[in-house]
Amino acid sequence: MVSNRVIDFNAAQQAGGVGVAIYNTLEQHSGFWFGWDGQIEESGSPEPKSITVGGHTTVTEPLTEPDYNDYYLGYSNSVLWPVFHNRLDLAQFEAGYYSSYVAVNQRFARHLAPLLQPDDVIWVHDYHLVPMALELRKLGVENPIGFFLHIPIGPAQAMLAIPENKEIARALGAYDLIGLQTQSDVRNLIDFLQQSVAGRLLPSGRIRVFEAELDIGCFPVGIDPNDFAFGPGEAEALPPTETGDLHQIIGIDRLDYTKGLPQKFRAYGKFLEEYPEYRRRIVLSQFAPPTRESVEAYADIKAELESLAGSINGRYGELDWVPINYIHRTIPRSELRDIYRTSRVGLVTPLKDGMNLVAKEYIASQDPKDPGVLVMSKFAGAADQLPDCVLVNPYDIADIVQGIRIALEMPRDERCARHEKLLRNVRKSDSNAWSRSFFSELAKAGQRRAGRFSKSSDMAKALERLQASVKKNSTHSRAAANVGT
Ligand code: GDG
Repeated sequence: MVSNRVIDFNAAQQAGGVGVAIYNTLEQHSGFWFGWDGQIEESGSPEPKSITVGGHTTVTEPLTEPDYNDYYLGYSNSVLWPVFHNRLDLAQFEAGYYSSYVAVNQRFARHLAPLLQPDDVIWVHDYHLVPMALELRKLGVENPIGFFLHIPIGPAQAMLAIPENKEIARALGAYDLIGLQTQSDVRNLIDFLQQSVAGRLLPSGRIRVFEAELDIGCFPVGIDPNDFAFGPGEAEALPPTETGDLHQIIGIDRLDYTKGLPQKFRAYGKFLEEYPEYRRRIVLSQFAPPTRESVEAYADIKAELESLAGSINGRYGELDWVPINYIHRTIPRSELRDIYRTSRVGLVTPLKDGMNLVAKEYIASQDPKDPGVLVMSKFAGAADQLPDCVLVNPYDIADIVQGIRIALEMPRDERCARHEKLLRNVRKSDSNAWSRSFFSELAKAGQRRAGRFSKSSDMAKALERLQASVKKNSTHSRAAANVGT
């Protein structure tokens, strides 16, 4: 597994969907996790270090301060993140960002290549690392390499505005398999490759980019619902957080401009204005842990939210009732389940989101006999899989207002019926199904690409073993054997 940021298995878990998804996969498969340790050094040449904790091996290295500014905050989060979310207005195309982006990918590839065994299958995650496969191939790495994009792909017109769009498209062509969250992302990627580098869709369904051929597929990311389900007697032990008629509406989102937080706050304020009978009977608790605070657009959204929460609380609050609890901190993961369970409404309103794991976690935490209601943006990737929630258009404040009302007024029978269907979908498409289907397709894609490997080669044997292990859903851990700790 290769991703920009590696979770510290020793520390309380950080907020963020990519880390959660990879962590769950490594619980099920053997392997090690390579990437940035979250530390920043003033300068120097970072070296990787390997740590094994409880059977999990991570190989991580710091970023230098210039890397952090130009590769991470710059190209990754001020160019690719906004453009992929179709927010060209927030993109900052600055000289120097792209060369740093490629240089960090080159360094990661240089440090990863010597750790690889002939039978390793490499799974690269997310937009920070698009050039990884190309850089590994330049170093002679022949292993199958897959890429999963956790965020959406913008329409081709937005993607073509990236000055280096041809380089990005060519780099994507170096993978054997690219996985995306939804069918609409698949269409956008194909469209982009066709328009940027004259990619050709082949009768086999594969796509040719220059001399390379790759597979593109839809693999909606899931959670491990068992992390959130309540065992017998556990729920009864929960402290009562809802007293009498006071219902909690919960929001948990990284403080990001894609998550539609100002729209959520405005809609909640409007709801209190239009339905005064709900004042003192509901509270919106919004957890919004900080991320990427040095990017200007993130500082702007923080200030906007503080002002909105302040004005709603100032306008409607009473001595004994605060309408919005706004908490700008990361909470321990162990507390999430109880918070979801004690909330009558889950309110998720991204303007655009690859998937949205919070929505799935909310569903998995509910009491099936008296479940809460999920109100979710139709622009979250999860909307494709969860049509039985209350879907809203986050750009239309009146629509969110009605979503909140419908959720609060929904009779128990309907809540139960909807929840049953939603939970079935969350369970069917869990984190295990996600990684299994990706690995299985990657093994097939690797086999097609590796027509040149003889049947007896390490690679051919490794791919056969991978297929078999995916079928068996192997849980054994290879731990440190690969990385020479
Ligand atoms: C990206 C894509 C895609 C949140 N606050 C806290 C906390 N979290 C956890 C949640 C959840 C995860 O972080 C957030 O996942 P999301 O999917 O909602 O969003 P992103 O971070 O933007 O993730 C997204 C995802 O990748 C996976 O592919 O779904 O579309 O943008 O697990 O519970 N965890 C803790 N404290 C918090 O305060 N411990």
